[in-house]
Amino acid sequence: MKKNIWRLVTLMMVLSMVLAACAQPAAAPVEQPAAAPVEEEAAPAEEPAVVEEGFDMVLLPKFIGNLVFDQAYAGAKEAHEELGNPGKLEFLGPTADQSVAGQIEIVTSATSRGVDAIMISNNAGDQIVPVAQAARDAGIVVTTWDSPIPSAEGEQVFVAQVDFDETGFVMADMALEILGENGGKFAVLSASPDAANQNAWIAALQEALKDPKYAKIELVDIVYGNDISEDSYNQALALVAKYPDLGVIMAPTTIGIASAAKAMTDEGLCDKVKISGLGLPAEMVEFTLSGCAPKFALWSFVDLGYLTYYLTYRIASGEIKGVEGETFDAGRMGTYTIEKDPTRDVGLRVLMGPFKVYDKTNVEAEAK
Ligand code: RAM
Repeated sequence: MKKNIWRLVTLMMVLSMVLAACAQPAAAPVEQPAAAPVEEEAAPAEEPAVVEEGFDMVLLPKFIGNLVFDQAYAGAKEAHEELGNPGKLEFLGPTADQSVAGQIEIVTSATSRGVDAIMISNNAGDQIVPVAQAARDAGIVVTTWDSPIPSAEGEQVFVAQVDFDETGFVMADMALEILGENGGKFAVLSASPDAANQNAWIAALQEALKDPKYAKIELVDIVYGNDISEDSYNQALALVAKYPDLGVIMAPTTIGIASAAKAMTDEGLCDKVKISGLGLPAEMVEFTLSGCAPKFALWSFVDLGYLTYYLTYRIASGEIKGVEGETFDAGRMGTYTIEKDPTRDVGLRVLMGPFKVYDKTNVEAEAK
């Protein structure tokens, strides 16, 4: 609780005054009048409340019901237990169909409840800024993970799962490998139009495609399935209907890629159209083994939740301020540094990584 910080600050001030009163600096003249004795009486009877009550932290995913966010929560819980935080860790998210309004509401209510920290996977673009800023103004630590606040306003630090610019090249390489030397057409099936992470990755892909190496592959369309399985499934089928010579659907979303692979499988289209993008091995294994989705990439969401919790806790507890250049310890993951986010015009990030690329040689082992 934030009030605890003030209790701790008061306690420390009193303590330092008491210590200052007791300590006799070597150079201090003996005739120096004794420090006023009142400080001792001012010492509160309370124990250091921070240690007792800890910090209440909210992990806010884009929405509930997506396995990757459950994995992030598992990682955050692991860190919560390891750090012995007596405060609460809440996992609160909206439903996918009202994610923007739902995220705004959860940040607003967490702020009025006076939690100590909110960790957001932002699905609301810059629409989240006013409430994130209000939380900051109320003294709450606001970090982002998975998907940042594009303008970085109201966000202290973003925990980037991988380098967002590299994501563009990873996707371009997968498209090129699947389409082959002669190239061909591919389309992007994204999440929602407000998803800051997917938007940044698509921009990075478009930038990467300028490299002559990718001259023979052509991005023909970008469509949105809103990270809702049914919408994504239908969007994948619509793409195939619209572009009869489409070779690959590239979905930078675990919901989109699995839905598109299912759609192609159900319709017997896998020989014509391959699926790639960012997927979860457990959700992709059957499609990778069948050859429908020969290659895809991702990172560990468990680690992402774990690292996000560590960073946020270190800021909430005052061990670090959350500014550029600071280094902090993140338990089993080691040491990380807060840096300027080179993939945005503004903002700070902590870079996790690495990317893992999956195909039929390693997908089964990772799916377990
Ligand atoms: C979906 C979500 C998430 C993204 C992954 C790749 O699960 O959109 O934000 O990181 O896909």
